Amino acid sequence: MSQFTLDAKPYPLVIDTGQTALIIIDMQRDFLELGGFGESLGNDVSLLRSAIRPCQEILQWARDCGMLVLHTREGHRPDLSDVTPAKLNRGDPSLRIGSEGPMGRILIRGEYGHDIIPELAPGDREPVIDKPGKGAFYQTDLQLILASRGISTLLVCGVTTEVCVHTTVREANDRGFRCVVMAEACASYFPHFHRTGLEMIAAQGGIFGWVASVDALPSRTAPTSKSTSNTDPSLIAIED
Ligand code: TIU
Repeated sequence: MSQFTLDAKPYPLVIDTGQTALIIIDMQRDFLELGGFGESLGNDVSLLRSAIRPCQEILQWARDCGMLVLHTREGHRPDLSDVTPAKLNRGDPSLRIGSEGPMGRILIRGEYGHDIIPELAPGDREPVIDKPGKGAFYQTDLQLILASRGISTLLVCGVTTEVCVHTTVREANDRGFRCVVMAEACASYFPHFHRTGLEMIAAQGGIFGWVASVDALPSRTAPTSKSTSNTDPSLIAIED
Protein backbone atom coordinates (compact mmCIF):
# COMPACT_ATOMS: atom_id res chain seq x y z
CA MET A 1 0.00 0.00 0.00
CA SER A 2 1.35 3.44 -0.82
CA GLN A 3 0.19 7.00 -1.13
CA PHE A 4 0.92 9.66 -3.67
CA THR A 5 -0.50 13.01 -4.69
CA LEU A 6 -2.10 12.96 -8.10
CA ASP A 7 -2.12 16.16 -10.11
CA ALA A 8 -5.73 16.53 -11.17
CA LYS A 9 -8.43 19.07 -12.00
CA PRO A 10 -9.86 20.92 -10.16
CA TYR A 11 -7.15 20.23 -7.56
CA PRO A 12 -4.64 17.51 -6.64
CA LEU A 13 -5.76 14.66 -4.43
CA VAL A 14 -3.98 12.05 -2.34
CA ILE A 15 -4.38 8.51 -3.67
CA ASP A 16 -3.91 5.52 -1.41
CA THR A 17 -3.39 2.56 -3.71
CA GLY A 18 -4.82 0.15 -1.13
CA GLN A 19 -8.13 2.01 -1.08
CA THR A 20 -8.30 2.74 -4.79
CA ALA A 21 -9.56 0.64 -7.69
CA LEU A 22 -9.17 1.04 -11.44
CA ILE A 23 -12.41 0.48 -13.31
CA ILE A 24 -12.27 0.13 -17.09
CA ILE A 25 -15.65 0.78 -18.64
CA ASP A 26 -16.98 -1.20 -21.61
CA MET A 27 -13.85 -1.55 -23.77
CA GLN A 28 -15.80 -4.12 -25.78
CA ARG A 29 -15.68 -5.05 -29.45
CA ASP A 30 -19.34 -3.99 -29.61
CA PHE A 31 -18.28 -0.38 -29.10
CA LEU A 32 -14.81 -0.31 -30.66
CA GLU A 33 -15.00 -2.55 -33.71
CA LEU A 34 -16.94 -2.58 -36.96
CA GLY A 35 -20.23 -4.44 -36.96
CA GLY A 36 -21.09 -3.94 -33.29
CA PHE A 37 -23.57 -1.92 -31.27
CA GLY A 38 -21.67 1.34 -31.67
CA GLU A 39 -21.63 1.16 -35.44
CA SER A 40 -25.27 0.02 -35.53
CA LEU A 41 -26.12 3.39 -33.96
CA GLY A 42 -24.43 5.19 -36.85
CA ASN A 43 -21.14 5.98 -35.12
CA ASP A 44 -17.57 6.09 -36.42
CA VAL A 45 -16.08 3.48 -34.08
CA SER A 46 -12.50 4.38 -35.01
CA LEU A 47 -12.86 7.48 -32.81
CA LEU A 48 -12.73 5.29 -29.69
CA ARG A 49 -9.37 3.71 -30.50
CA SER A 50 -7.38 6.61 -29.02
CA ALA A 51 -8.35 5.30 -25.57
CA ILE A 52 -6.83 1.84 -26.05
CA ARG A 53 -3.17 2.60 -25.45
CA PRO A 54 -3.74 4.91 -22.46
CA CYS A 55 -6.03 2.24 -20.98
CA GLN A 56 -3.26 -0.35 -21.51
CA GLU A 57 -0.82 1.95 -19.73
CA ILE A 58 -2.99 2.61 -16.72
CA LEU A 59 -3.93 -1.08 -16.56
CA GLN A 60 -0.26 -2.09 -16.42
CA TRP A 61 0.42 0.64 -13.86
CA ALA A 62 -2.47 -0.53 -11.64
CA ARG A 63 -1.33 -4.14 -11.89
CA ASP A 64 2.21 -3.09 -10.95
CA CYS A 65 0.77 -1.26 -7.92
CA GLY A 66 -1.20 -4.34 -6.86
CA MET A 67 -4.35 -2.26 -7.13
CA LEU A 68 -7.81 -3.78 -7.54
CA VAL A 69 -8.76 -3.72 -11.23
CA LEU A 70 -12.31 -4.17 -12.49
CA HIS A 71 -13.66 -4.35 -16.01
CA THR A 72 -17.25 -3.74 -17.09
CA ARG A 73 -19.25 -4.92 -20.07
CA GLU A 74 -22.60 -3.57 -21.17
CA GLY A 75 -24.85 -6.35 -22.42
CA HIS A 76 -27.89 -8.51 -21.99
CA ARG A 77 -29.14 -12.04 -21.54
CA PRO A 78 -29.66 -14.01 -24.77
CA ASP A 79 -33.42 -14.17 -24.13
CA LEU A 80 -33.49 -10.34 -23.82
CA SER A 81 -35.38 -10.64 -20.53
CA ASP A 82 -33.21 -7.92 -18.97
CA VAL A 83 -33.66 -5.33 -21.73
CA THR A 84 -36.36 -2.78 -21.12
CA PRO A 85 -38.59 -1.96 -24.10
CA ALA A 86 -37.43 1.64 -23.69
CA LYS A 87 -33.84 0.56 -24.39
CA LEU A 88 -34.63 -2.07 -27.01
CA ASN A 89 -36.80 0.20 -29.12
CA ARG A 90 -34.68 3.32 -28.78
CA GLY A 91 -33.86 5.23 -31.95
CA ASP A 92 -33.44 3.83 -35.41
CA PRO A 93 -30.36 1.59 -35.32
CA SER A 94 -29.37 -0.53 -38.32
CA LEU A 95 -29.36 -3.56 -35.97
CA ARG A 96 -31.24 -3.73 -32.68
CA ILE A 97 -29.92 -5.29 -29.46
CA GLY A 98 -30.13 -9.05 -29.96
CA SER A 99 -30.00 -8.92 -33.77
CA GLU A 100 -27.45 -11.10 -35.54
CA GLY A 101 -24.45 -9.05 -36.66
CA PRO A 102 -21.00 -9.89 -38.03
CA MET A 103 -19.62 -10.26 -34.47
CA GLY A 104 -22.61 -12.27 -33.21
CA ARG A 105 -25.80 -10.99 -31.64
CA ILE A 106 -25.57 -7.27 -30.82
CA LEU A 107 -24.79 -6.53 -27.14
CA ILE A 108 -25.57 -10.08 -25.98
CA ARG A 109 -23.50 -11.73 -23.26
CA GLY A 110 -21.32 -14.57 -24.49
CA GLU A 111 -21.13 -13.29 -28.06
CA TYR A 112 -17.80 -12.43 -29.67
CA GLY A 113 -18.75 -8.76 -30.03
CA HIS A 114 -19.74 -8.47 -26.38
CA ASP A 115 -16.31 -9.34 -25.07
CA ILE A 116 -13.54 -6.97 -24.10
CA ILE A 117 -10.96 -6.22 -26.81
CA PRO A 118 -7.89 -8.49 -26.53
CA GLU A 119 -5.56 -5.53 -25.90
CA LEU A 120 -7.28 -5.07 -22.52
CA ALA A 121 -8.13 -8.67 -21.66
CA PRO A 122 -9.01 -9.00 -17.95
CA GLY A 123 -6.60 -10.85 -15.70
CA ASP A 124 -7.69 -13.91 -13.71
CA ARG A 125 -8.11 -11.92 -10.51
CA GLU A 126 -9.81 -8.92 -12.05
CA PRO A 127 -13.60 -8.98 -11.62
CA VAL A 128 -15.68 -8.43 -14.73
CA ILE A 129 -18.95 -6.63 -14.04
CA ASP A 130 -21.69 -7.46 -16.54
CA LYS A 131 -24.17 -4.62 -16.51
CA PRO A 132 -27.50 -4.20 -18.30
CA GLY A 133 -27.45 -0.41 -18.10
CA LYS A 134 -25.11 2.44 -18.76
CA GLY A 135 -24.04 2.79 -15.13
CA ALA A 136 -21.83 0.09 -13.60
CA PHE A 137 -23.72 0.15 -10.27
CA TYR A 138 -27.19 -0.41 -11.68
CA GLN A 139 -28.31 -4.04 -11.13
CA THR A 140 -24.75 -5.28 -10.47
CA ASP A 141 -22.71 -6.36 -7.43
CA LEU A 142 -20.08 -3.66 -7.99
CA GLN A 143 -20.85 -1.78 -4.76
CA LEU A 144 -20.56 -5.01 -2.74
CA ILE A 145 -17.20 -5.84 -4.31
CA LEU A 146 -15.85 -2.35 -3.62
CA ALA A 147 -17.11 -2.38 -0.02
CA SER A 148 -15.56 -5.80 0.58
CA ARG A 149 -12.20 -4.45 -0.50
CA GLY A 150 -12.45 -1.16 1.42
CA ILE A 151 -12.32 0.92 -1.75
CA SER A 152 -13.09 4.64 -1.47
CA THR A 153 -11.56 6.03 -4.68
CA LEU A 154 -12.05 4.98 -8.28
CA LEU A 155 -9.79 5.69 -11.23
CA VAL A 156 -12.21 5.52 -14.15
CA CYS A 157 -11.47 5.06 -17.84
CA GLY A 158 -13.10 3.53 -20.93
CA VAL A 159 -15.93 4.38 -23.28
CA THR A 160 -17.87 6.38 -23.92
CA THR A 161 -16.99 9.47 -21.93
CA GLU A 162 -20.43 11.06 -21.83
CA VAL A 163 -22.51 7.87 -21.63
CA CYS A 164 -21.24 4.90 -19.59
CA VAL A 165 -18.24 6.64 -18.01
CA HIS A 166 -20.33 9.64 -16.96
CA THR A 167 -23.25 7.53 -15.74
CA THR A 168 -20.92 5.36 -13.67
CA VAL A 169 -19.12 8.37 -12.21
CA ARG A 170 -22.41 10.00 -11.22
CA GLU A 171 -23.61 6.77 -9.62
CA ALA A 172 -20.31 6.36 -7.76
CA ASN A 173 -20.21 9.99 -6.64
CA ASP A 174 -23.66 9.69 -5.07
CA ARG A 175 -22.53 6.53 -3.29
CA GLY A 176 -19.64 8.37 -1.66
CA PHE A 177 -16.75 7.34 -3.90
CA ARG A 178 -14.10 9.80 -5.04
CA CYS A 179 -13.82 9.40 -8.80
CA VAL A 180 -10.86 10.40 -10.94
CA VAL A 181 -11.56 10.21 -14.66
CA MET A 182 -8.41 9.50 -16.67
CA ALA A 183 -8.81 11.91 -19.58
CA GLU A 184 -7.02 10.35 -22.54
CA ALA A 185 -8.03 6.83 -21.47
CA CYS A 186 -11.65 7.76 -22.24
CA ALA A 187 -13.15 8.49 -25.65
CA SER A 188 -16.41 9.35 -27.36
CA TYR A 189 -17.90 9.05 -30.82
CA PHE A 190 -18.34 12.82 -30.43
CA PRO A 191 -15.01 14.50 -29.58
CA HIS A 192 -16.75 17.65 -28.34
CA PHE A 193 -18.85 15.53 -25.95
CA HIS A 194 -15.60 14.01 -24.64
CA ARG A 195 -14.13 17.43 -23.98
CA THR A 196 -17.29 18.83 -22.45
CA GLY A 197 -17.91 15.64 -20.48
CA LEU A 198 -14.52 15.99 -18.82
CA GLU A 199 -15.10 19.68 -18.15
CA MET A 200 -18.44 18.88 -16.52
CA ILE A 201 -16.83 16.48 -14.04
CA ALA A 202 -14.13 18.90 -12.88
CA ALA A 203 -16.34 22.03 -12.93
CA GLN A 204 -17.84 23.68 -9.85
CA GLY A 205 -14.99 22.56 -7.62
CA GLY A 206 -15.27 18.97 -8.85
CA ILE A 207 -19.03 18.49 -8.90
CA PHE A 208 -18.75 14.79 -9.85
CA GLY A 209 -15.04 14.18 -9.27
CA TRP A 210 -11.61 14.89 -10.69
CA VAL A 211 -9.97 14.64 -14.10
CA ALA A 212 -6.33 13.60 -14.48
CA SER A 213 -3.95 12.59 -17.24
CA VAL A 214 -2.45 9.11 -17.41
CA ASP A 215 0.88 10.93 -17.65
CA ALA A 216 0.36 12.23 -14.10
CA LEU A 217 0.53 8.74 -12.59
CA PRO A 218 3.82 8.20 -10.73
CA SER A 219 6.57 5.75 -11.72
CA ARG A 220 4.57 4.04 -14.38
CA THR A 221 6.05 1.64 -16.88
CA ALA A 222 7.60 3.63 -19.68
CA PRO A 223 5.55 3.20 -22.87
CA THR A 224 7.30 2.14 -26.04
CA SER A 225 5.59 5.00 -27.84
CA LYS A 226 3.92 8.09 -26.51
CA SER A 227 0.41 7.33 -25.29
CA THR A 228 -1.03 10.45 -26.77
CA SER A 229 0.54 10.07 -30.21
CA ASN A 230 -2.81 9.40 -31.89
CA THR A 231 -4.79 11.71 -29.69
CA ASP A 232 -5.77 15.28 -30.38
CA PRO A 233 -4.15 17.15 -27.44
CA SER A 234 -7.29 19.23 -27.10
CA LEU A 235 -9.10 16.06 -26.02
CA ILE A 236 -6.89 15.87 -22.94
CA ALA A 237 -6.64 19.50 -21.95
CA ILE A 238 -9.05 20.79 -19.35
CA GLU A 239 -9.32 24.54 -19.26
CA ASP A 240 -8.11 26.22 -16.11
N1 TIU B 1 -23.70 4.86 -27.36
C1 TIU B 1 -22.74 5.23 -26.51
O1 TIU B 1 -22.10 6.28 -26.67
N2 TIU B 1 -22.45 4.45 -25.46
C2 TIU B 1 -23.15 3.35 -25.01
O2 TIU B 1 -24.22 2.99 -25.51
N3 TIU B 1 -22.56 2.61 -24.02
C3 TIU B 1 -21.39 2.99 -23.39
O3 TIU B 1 -21.03 4.16 -23.31
N4 TIU B 1 -20.61 2.00 -22.92
